[in-house]
Amino acid sequence: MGYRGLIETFRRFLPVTEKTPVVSLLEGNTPLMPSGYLNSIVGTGFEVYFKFEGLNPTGSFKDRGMTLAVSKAKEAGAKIIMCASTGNTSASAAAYAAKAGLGCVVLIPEGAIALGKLAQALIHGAKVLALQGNFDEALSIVKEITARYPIVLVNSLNPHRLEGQKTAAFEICDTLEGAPDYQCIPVGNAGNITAYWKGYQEYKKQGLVSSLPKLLGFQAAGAAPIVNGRPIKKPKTIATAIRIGNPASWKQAEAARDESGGLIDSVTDKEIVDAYKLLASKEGIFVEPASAASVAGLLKLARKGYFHRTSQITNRKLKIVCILTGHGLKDPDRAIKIVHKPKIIKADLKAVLREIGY
Ligand code: AN7
Repeated sequence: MGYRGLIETFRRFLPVTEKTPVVSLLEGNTPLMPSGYLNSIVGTGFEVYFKFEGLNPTGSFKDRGMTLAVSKAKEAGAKIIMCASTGNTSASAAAYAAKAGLGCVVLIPEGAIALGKLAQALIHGAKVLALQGNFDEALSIVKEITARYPIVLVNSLNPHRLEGQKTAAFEICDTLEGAPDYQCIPVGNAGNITAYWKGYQEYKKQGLVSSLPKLLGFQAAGAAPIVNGRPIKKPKTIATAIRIGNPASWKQAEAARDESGGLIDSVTDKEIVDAYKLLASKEGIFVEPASAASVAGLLKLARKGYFHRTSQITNRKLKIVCILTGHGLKDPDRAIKIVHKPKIIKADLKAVLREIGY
């Protein structure tokens, strides 16, 4: 069968033809991991799963959208792609541009993106400009430039991004042999929640699943425009990936929330860090802080009895999928900040034994 990226796997659901030059790093097909510890907290009537999108080639879910956006840009004869980014989009765009032989320009908020993501964008050869401003300002400049010059926008306003990202919903349904009952997901620019909803709906229309999940989106409390009902001028959170005050897909995210019967709520930085530590120490999964927002949200709702309240009584376990959007190695500084530093001791057998209690 050979190696296949998601365009090959889901070709019939995507806007590609034989003429489309497929630019792929073999993204997608990420594992859906059953939870151990978290499951015991949520309760016996539920099965909790993690869709670990941090295992995509550049370490985040952005690769799903980028394979299609870059393939279509190449098909259209583009020479340069451009995006604004809190980090992961720029890393992914830079990698796929490198593979495609295209130029790549990224605007990032100065001092506000995680170290790993910056390293990626730079090593893949993108032109990286650090803006003295936030993500929302960067995006508005990118929109203006790409509207006027022959440069292709690869933020999630590019519809091919969301087409590619919807394939994660297909994979979840294929693995579970049906749609989950609930899906927890972090919300930043709100493209991903929009893409998942599109994916689930398409699978239902095709008769491949018989039900749809409730979508439960989570913003960081200091960057929660959808929850608060107004744009946030100066969004603040340690989860830099979702430090976004005026999401591009705001309306579509609200539609996904309402049509699915779900909700969009906020989680505090403390709740995010607690979930981040819990995933690493109890599940063995290292994610970046923004990704832990989905688990922080799950824990918040579980505490409030949300799942028992909203679930129909059934004779089967209800399935909850948490989307883990990016790898923990993206943001090593955050991990180092919240752990105990290693103790420095002599290179001596006895000294080591003493430290480990013998
Ligand atoms: C790890 O890279 O917006 O709601 O510019 O990197 O679809 O924006 C990243 C977003 C969640 C939010 N988790 O997804 C960017 C960028 C991680 C992310 C989100 C992002 P959207």
